[in-house]
Amino acid sequence: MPPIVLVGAPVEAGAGRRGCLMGPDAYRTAGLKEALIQLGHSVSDLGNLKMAPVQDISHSNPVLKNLAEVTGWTRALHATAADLGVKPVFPVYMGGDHSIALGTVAGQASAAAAKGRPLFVLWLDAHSDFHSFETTESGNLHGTPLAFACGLPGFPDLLNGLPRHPVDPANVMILGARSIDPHERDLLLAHDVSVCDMRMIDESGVAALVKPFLERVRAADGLLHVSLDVDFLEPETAPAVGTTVPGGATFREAHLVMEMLHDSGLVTSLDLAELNPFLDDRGRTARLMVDLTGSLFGRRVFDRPTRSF
Ligand code: B3U
Ligand code: MN
Ligand code: MN
Repeated sequence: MPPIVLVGAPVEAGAGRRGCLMGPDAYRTAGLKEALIQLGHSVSDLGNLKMAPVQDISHSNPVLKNLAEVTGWTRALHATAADLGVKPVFPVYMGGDHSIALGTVAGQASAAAAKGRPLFVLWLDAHSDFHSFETTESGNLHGTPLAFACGLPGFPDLLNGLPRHPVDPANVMILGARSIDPHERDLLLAHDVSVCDMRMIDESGVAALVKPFLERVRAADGLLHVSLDVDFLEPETAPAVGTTVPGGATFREAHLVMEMLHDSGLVTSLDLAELNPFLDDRGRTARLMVDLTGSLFGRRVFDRPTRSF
C-alpha cells in the first residue's frame, strides 16, 4: 500500500446547516492518523486546504447557496487531487460536506486520464447527490457532486477553464440509497447508473452487491475512488450528520464493505464526507468513521485464518 496522505477540507458551504467545517479536526482528534500508523502505514497530514479565490462564477438558478465559496473549494480540491492522483500516494480527503467531491472526484478523474486508466466510483450514501445546478430545489450543493463527476450538463465552469474528465456513469455504483428526489431519479435512469438501495441490501446483503462491482473494476484495470457519506450509516449508529435518513447501513454492513474494499486492493482514493461534529455524541461518529477507515486500510482480528473444524 502506498503512503497515505490526509487532506483536510473544512467545507460547510455545500450543506444546509453549519458544522462540517470542523470535520477535519474531529478526525484528527479521533486519532485517524495514529490509527493508520498503528496498522503499519506511513501517513502524513497535509493540514487543511485553503479555498481558492473566485470572482467569476454565476448561475441562473436563484436558489443556489454559497456558489462562489463552493466553487473556490472545488478548484482548490481539484488541483490537489489532480496532483496527488498522479503520485504514488493514497489520498484521504477529510471533509467537509459532500460538495468536496465536486473537486476530489474531478481531480482524481483527471489523474486517471493522465494515467490512461478508467476511474470507478463507489458512492456510499443515503442520497444519490445526482442533481445538476439546474435541478436542485434545496440549493444545497452537496446534493450535486456525483452528477458533476459524471459529466452531466447544467453546471457552470467550476474548474476555471480546465478540462472535465467525466467518469463513465457505467463505472459508478451507489450503495445505501434511500432518499432520492424526482429529478435525480430521472437523471439516474437516463444515465443508467447502478443504484443499490437499502431494499437490495436487505434482500441480497452488501457482499453480493459489492463483489460484482469490484470484479468489474479489476477486469477494467480501473482506479477506484470511494466516497463515504456519514449518512450511509443508520443515524442511531452515526448521529453526527445534518441529513439523517432512517434505515441506513448497520455498523457491521459498513465494516464489511470496508473490509471487502481492503481485500480487493483496488481502492486508490477516499472521501470522508458530511461529518458534522457539532451534532455528535461525545465523538462517537468521528470515532466510528476512523474505525471504518481502519477497516478499509486492513484492520482485522487475525492476519491469517485460524484453525477451522
Ligand atoms: N436531495 C436533497 C437532499 C440531500 C442530498 N444530499 C444531501 N441531502 N446530503 C437535496 O437537497 O438535494
Ligand atoms: Mn452525500
Ligand atoms: Mn447523504
